[in-house]
Amino acid sequence: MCEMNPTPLEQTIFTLCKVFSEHAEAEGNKDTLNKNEVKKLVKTELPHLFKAAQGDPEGQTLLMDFDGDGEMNFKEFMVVLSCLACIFKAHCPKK
Ligand SMILES: [Ca+2]
Ligand SMILES: [Ca+2]
Repeated sequence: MCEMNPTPLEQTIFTLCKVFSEHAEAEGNKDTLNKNEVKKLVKTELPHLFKAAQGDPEGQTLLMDFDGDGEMNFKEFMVVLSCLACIFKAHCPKK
């Protein structure tokens, strides 16, 4: 894995994993994001996209918690990103 030369899309996937882990490891369970970690991640990593999609990031309940454990795991995080990507694609189809 280390010796390959990743494509931009592969690099994007690596970045997603890295960003999630960095924020998830900040507090409590290192594999999931609690509300604080979600807020911080959105504020630092997704300020423009999230604002465009839902308005002021600080005023929103950001935790997308499908399994009801009170935290956001990587799968739940990916669903949020998928939604943001679809919204972005719909509003900015060409660039
Ligand atoms: Ca955590
Ligand atoms: Ca959850």
